[in-house]
Amino acid sequence: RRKPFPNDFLWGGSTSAYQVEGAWNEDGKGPSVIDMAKYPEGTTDFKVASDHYHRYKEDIALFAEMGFKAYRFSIAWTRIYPNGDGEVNRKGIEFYDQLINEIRKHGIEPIVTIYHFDLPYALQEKGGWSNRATIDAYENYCKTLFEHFGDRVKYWLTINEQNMMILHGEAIGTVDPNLKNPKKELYQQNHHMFVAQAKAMALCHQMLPDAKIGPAPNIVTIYPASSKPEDVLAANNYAAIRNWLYLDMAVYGRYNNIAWAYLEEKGYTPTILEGDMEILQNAKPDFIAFNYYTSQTVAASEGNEEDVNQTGDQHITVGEPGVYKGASNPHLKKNEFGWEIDPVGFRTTLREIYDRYHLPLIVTENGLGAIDQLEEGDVINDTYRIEFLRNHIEQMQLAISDGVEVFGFCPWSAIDLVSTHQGISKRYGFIYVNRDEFDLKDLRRIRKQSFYWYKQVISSNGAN
Ligand code: BGP
Repeated sequence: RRKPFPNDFLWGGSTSAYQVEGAWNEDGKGPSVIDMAKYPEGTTDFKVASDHYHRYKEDIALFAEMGFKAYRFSIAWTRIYPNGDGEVNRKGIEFYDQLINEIRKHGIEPIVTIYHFDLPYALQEKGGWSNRATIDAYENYCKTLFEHFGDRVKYWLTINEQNMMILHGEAIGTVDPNLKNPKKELYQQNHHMFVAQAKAMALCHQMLPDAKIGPAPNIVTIYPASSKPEDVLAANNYAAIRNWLYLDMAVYGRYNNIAWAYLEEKGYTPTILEGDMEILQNAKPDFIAFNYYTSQTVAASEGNEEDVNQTGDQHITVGEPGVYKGASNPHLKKNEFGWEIDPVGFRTTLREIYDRYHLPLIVTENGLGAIDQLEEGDVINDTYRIEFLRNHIEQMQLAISDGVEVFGFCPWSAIDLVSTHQGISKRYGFIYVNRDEFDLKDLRRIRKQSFYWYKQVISSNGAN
């Protein structure tokens, strides 16, 4: 028996500032770690992206046409505070004022990610998340956002995919990979982000009693590569290190014991100052937001160094000698970028999270990156994307029928944008942005086949 989606279900879409806005140095915006990072050869930078900064009105109108009930986007810290802290940039506040007003004008609920990978470069130069001063800068930035936008924004997300930033620190550019022990440093940064997140949650509740705030990690179900007990143990380890470390801290304010034992064994334990645990325990989220693209399969590792270079979820290598190593799942098909497609794993993930925490869930990312073909007459026949989303929505409905409380679905991405590692040729949107990797063309917006399909999903509250 299938339960229907709740009447007020938040169907929507997602983006992040650096991937969609462009205008990277306009109106007083400071540089972020993303602006200063090296891009993989053959892919564009984020300077113009989808030019949403200048075209947001047109974009929001298209989201409204699709029937969006919610739109999840991030605020660029460096537009509000070009140096991370210090002077507020009025133009930055003005931009998000207008953006939020535009969203609300169309009756869409704004869901704001406070920080999505784009740490101000000025803070990075002073040590970034390794420096406890970044916690204060983040808290101050949150205070400014709550003050200015709290009257119109009810849903807040603290930090996007903190777990991916820690597991793949080199990729995001917040840690120097040449450090003697980058992992130890990353787990110190992790601890500081936990404290920053807890402060944001407490401050939000204090300043905005009607608002809701939660974490937004990337959570996926972890399969053992076989029923061999050592493989099952490895999957259990990896789930603790990859998933539960983050959510146990956000919800209960404590380090997951399996993850902590791993940190101790590897010599990665962070320094915890007096008062930190109290801050962590005193803050609670109102919901859990999470991103899901693919599942992950792991096997036991005998301790070989090459065990780190194994198949990874989201195509990033996964493995730690002696603890676990990534494995591919023979039961799953891969997308054209090598990511395994696993809608049933989505249902399992929703069940696992809800069973552990009993908090309402919202999916803040899910989608298919693909190379779309623009055909004659402005047609993009992205049936593969429709199939991907249809299968995931179906499994989400089954999870709701299992008793899981899900209140929204914001797939990645509302509109085409620049992928974190793979340029703009890897597209996720319902709306095509007419540009190539290095040729900006006219940047015009074109509705894809999936646009019309999703519109009908929303208007029928989930029939597809
Ligand atoms: C998530 C990030 C997004 C987005 C997405 C797709 O991890 O939160 O910012 O980039 O993954 O990944 P990619 O762009 O690498 O295909």
